[in-house]
Amino acid sequence: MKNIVILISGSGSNMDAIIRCAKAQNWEMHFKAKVTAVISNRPSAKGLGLAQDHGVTTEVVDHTTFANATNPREAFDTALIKEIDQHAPALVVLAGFMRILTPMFVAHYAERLVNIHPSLLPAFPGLHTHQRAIEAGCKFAGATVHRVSAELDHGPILAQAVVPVMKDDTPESLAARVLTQEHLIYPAAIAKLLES
Ligand code: NHR
Ligand code: GAR
Repeated sequence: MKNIVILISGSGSNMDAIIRCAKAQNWEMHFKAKVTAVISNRPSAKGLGLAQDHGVTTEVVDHTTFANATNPREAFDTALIKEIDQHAPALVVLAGFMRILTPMFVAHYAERLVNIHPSLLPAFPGLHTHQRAIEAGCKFAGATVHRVSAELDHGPILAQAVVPVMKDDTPESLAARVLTQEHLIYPAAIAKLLES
């Protein structure tokens, strides 16, 4: 079985879309693949309840509990790796996961780590992408599924979706339009990876 572990920080709508697609397309039969765990760095993440509703195991590795370590990011990533590796994953999927990962973590999952970012990379890596796209006067925005490399939001691109930016868009209205596309391209990009 190809185990899939999904990392979230918040609402988990991309995670929900992936689990729904996995069930609808019967990834277990077609790809011998299964979402075996959803892990959040925030105990309050809404997506944890959604995952449980799907019958998927959930775990929390709270990054705030490592604040006093000599190297908080390495300590958090080491704890996260320990949890993830219990599931011997073929794929680790970042879905609205909001902590930057250390090169150590990225190297540990080389070739097995993917992310969705709410911009048309290489434009607007990092945070506040929708606000930045509106401020720059972009006529189009979108989302990118990419392999994760040590440099933030710079790994090889696997899929993209484009949406128009409307005259009266706010970061919220643009984010909502982009998110509907994320829910289509992320499950499709993962299915394609599992196929090969
Ligand atoms: N890690 C690496 N090494 N490479 C990538 O491409 C990564 C990554 C970790 C997360 C997702 C990402 C995005 O798609 C992602 C890609 C969080 C931040 C951030 O600045 C930036 C990019 C992404 C996720 N996080 C703050 C931090 O200090 C915390 C912000 C918060 O908690 O709200 O880690 O955009
Ligand atoms: C999505 O738009 C995702 O692309 C973005 O956060 C949202 C999470 O929604 N990710 C980032 O901004 C990563 N820095 P979700 O939790 O409902 O999937």
